[in-house]
Amino acid sequence: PSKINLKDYKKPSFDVETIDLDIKLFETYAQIDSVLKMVRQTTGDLVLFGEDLELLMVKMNGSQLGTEDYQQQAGKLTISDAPNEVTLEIQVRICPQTNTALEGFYMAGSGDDTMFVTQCEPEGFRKITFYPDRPDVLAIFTTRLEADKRYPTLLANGNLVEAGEVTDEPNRHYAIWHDPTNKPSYLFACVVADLDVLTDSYKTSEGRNVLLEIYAKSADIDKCDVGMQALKDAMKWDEVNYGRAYDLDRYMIVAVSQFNMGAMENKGLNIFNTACVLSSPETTTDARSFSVKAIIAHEYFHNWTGNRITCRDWFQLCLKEGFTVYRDQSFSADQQSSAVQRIDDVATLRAHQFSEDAGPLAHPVRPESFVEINNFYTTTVYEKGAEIVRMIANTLGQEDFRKGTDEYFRRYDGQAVTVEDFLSALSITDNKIEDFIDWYRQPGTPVVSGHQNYDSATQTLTITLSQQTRHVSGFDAPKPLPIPVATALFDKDSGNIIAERMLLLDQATQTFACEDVASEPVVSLLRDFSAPVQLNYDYQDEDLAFLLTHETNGFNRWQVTQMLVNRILLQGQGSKSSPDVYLQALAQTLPRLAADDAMLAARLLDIPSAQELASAINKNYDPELIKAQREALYQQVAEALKDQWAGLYEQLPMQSYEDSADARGTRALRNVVLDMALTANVNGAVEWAEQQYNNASCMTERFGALKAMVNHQVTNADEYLADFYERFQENDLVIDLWFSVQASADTVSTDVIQSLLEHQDFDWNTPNRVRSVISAFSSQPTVLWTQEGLEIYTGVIKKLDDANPVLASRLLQTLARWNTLVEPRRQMAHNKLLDLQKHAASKHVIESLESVLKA
Ligand code: B3K
Ligand code: ZN
Repeated sequence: PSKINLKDYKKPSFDVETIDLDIKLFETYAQIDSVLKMVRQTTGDLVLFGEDLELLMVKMNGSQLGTEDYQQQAGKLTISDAPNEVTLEIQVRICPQTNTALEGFYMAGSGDDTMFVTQCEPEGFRKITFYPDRPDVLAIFTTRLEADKRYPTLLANGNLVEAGEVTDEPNRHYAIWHDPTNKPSYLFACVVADLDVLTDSYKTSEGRNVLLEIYAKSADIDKCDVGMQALKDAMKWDEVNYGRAYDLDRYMIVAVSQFNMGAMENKGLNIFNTACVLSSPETTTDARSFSVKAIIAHEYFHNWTGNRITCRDWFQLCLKEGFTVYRDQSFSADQQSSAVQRIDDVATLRAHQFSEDAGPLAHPVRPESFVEINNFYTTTVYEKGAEIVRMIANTLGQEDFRKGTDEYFRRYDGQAVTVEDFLSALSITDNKIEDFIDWYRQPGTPVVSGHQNYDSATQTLTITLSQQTRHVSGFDAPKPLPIPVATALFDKDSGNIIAERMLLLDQATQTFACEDVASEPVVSLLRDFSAPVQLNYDYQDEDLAFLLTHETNGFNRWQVTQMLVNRILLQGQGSKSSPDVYLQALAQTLPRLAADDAMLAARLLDIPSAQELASAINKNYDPELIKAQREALYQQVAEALKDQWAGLYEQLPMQSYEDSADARGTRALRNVVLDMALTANVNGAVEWAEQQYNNASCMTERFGALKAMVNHQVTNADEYLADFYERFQENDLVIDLWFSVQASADTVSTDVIQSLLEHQDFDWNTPNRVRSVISAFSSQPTVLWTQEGLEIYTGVIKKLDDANPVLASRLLQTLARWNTLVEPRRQMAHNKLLDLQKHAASKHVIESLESVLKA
């Protein structure tokens, strides 16, 4: 497979003004007729992309073309010497019924229960028809859909123009949709299905009345209210915070059970994984429900950041994703405690993005080359991309950031642009912002190290900071980046803040002097995680314990507990801290915090996941050792606070369900306390779990109890698992939970995984179900990195390689850090990957494997 390079970007030779699509769906295939009005922009061939298409006919300006009039090879149809104005008429046949890749136009569901949907981003439109399928070609789409009446729902982007019966075919009907906005083909969507709809409306700040619709199977329509409310909240939020209103008369969301990722922002017609739109208290955990709202907001925000202003090419993916993730994180921070939001975002970043950046898949936020762009929908592009926007926003301050984003929307509305364009608009009040471009170009997580010096004679505190980024092979030697380090000085006696400063570290090493400091303070650095870096500051454990008590910001308190925990757990890696300081600090903090902010209290008891800990280990990583250390520390915490659990659990009684930040905090903390109590063998804890399960008012309570019982292997755990299955067997999303609680259990074995894969409800064609077993199980490194574990895991990749390469390649990326393992695991993993390479078929998997193996 060939590499595509950013530096080779060329403008398209032709623009498309309009495309008229006619999609006729039949029992075993679909026929697509399209009319493209194209106008030459520059010299060069007229190039259309097409994959898995049966070409029936192509006409140019009225005359039919023969095979001698064009070349067709490697997914391209090329017409040389085309005139300056071209009307192309193309007829193709495709087979959505057998499309298991879930890209292009495909059938979801099975038997009597089927529907047809599209997924075009990034390059799925070329599986529907021949087209200049690239994001810098914008056109006006008109879509006619025709199908059997057993599919009453016919949807496409934009406004409904006409609908009716097909002449002489009493069983068939059609609908015509017109989208008045210019858009790239990756934002095209259509749906042919039998769905119910929840409707609502929203009046925009510009006075437009917008019809809002969420389409779902009739059994799921009662789970759409949370999403609908989130949509209205997001619409309002974007008006208030960015001055952006919605621009069409209709906004549709469609829920589909087979989908490769979370959701897709197609213009006016979002398509969502059911897991990311459906929510009800009885079937959805709080965490899931909260992410439903965030994803609805994310896709909505794309209407401006992605759709109206889109990417010039796929290297610029972070332009829309980084900014939109930053926007959805800010939205979510307004819906709960902003500290907890930041904790969750940073924990995800550290566990997944830091580990990506530390391994063989490391790439810049804006990659410079790819074989398969689907492989680059990564946490680096999304989450690190969002961190860069956050650093810029914090550097500018709220007012100037808003001026910059206003300028961005004013200048580039309706265009396909680059990261440089984005930075140039944001820098209208401060041209230093353009220096952030290096963050987009340079892979690797910077490590910031530092120490302080206090001179009592001059009352001066000097903070010395330096930065270092590993040299990732294939890239230029790393340069110093602009790193904003939010800093506060705390007076040791009073515990109060005496100064706050934003230090900008933009050289290899720098010293920052703070004057008029009466006595040596404790310095709190990188507050609110002001930059996506690793911090090594020469703190004493006591300093961290001090900050845990005195930091004013909840995020920073969490951050110091994490530093303490890391010091304890990574002892083998050269650190040597005793848990005492940490345990004492926790014992002091917890009771008060539990009453004030239960959600934050729950997070303070976090012990970093095995993956996050592993991301900091580059050699001889021993999964057993890390697991044993994690468990030992967890046990110590549980025992050190053993006397508190019963009291806390009582303080957090189950109440009738409410979806407020407080109620969610109570439920989260109760689940943590329950697990701690079971860990410490507190008298009666098993009964608490059983009662919580039986009397649960919502899924968070019921599933929290089930999970604790499964993880602690309480005697009746199997009965509760059976009860859970019985209660919810009609609901696929809950059955996903049933699979995942078993597959991710601390005690899981490869036998259990094998039997889950053989269960009657396991389904290879539903990515949610595959992930509920396979991704869940990969969270247990002691089982994953064994002969049998890898056999199963790579077996799944082999199986999916051909059927669904996007999913297969994504699962493979989880194995990237094999090279850090202790022997003999490392060699074993290497052999398994080499074996996989012999079978690899898709360019997705081939590219990922090649990167993973170059470790
Ligand atoms: N833009 C889509 C992701 C498409 C992924 C294609 N493999 C969802 C999102 O980020 O909003
Ligand atoms: Zn997105």
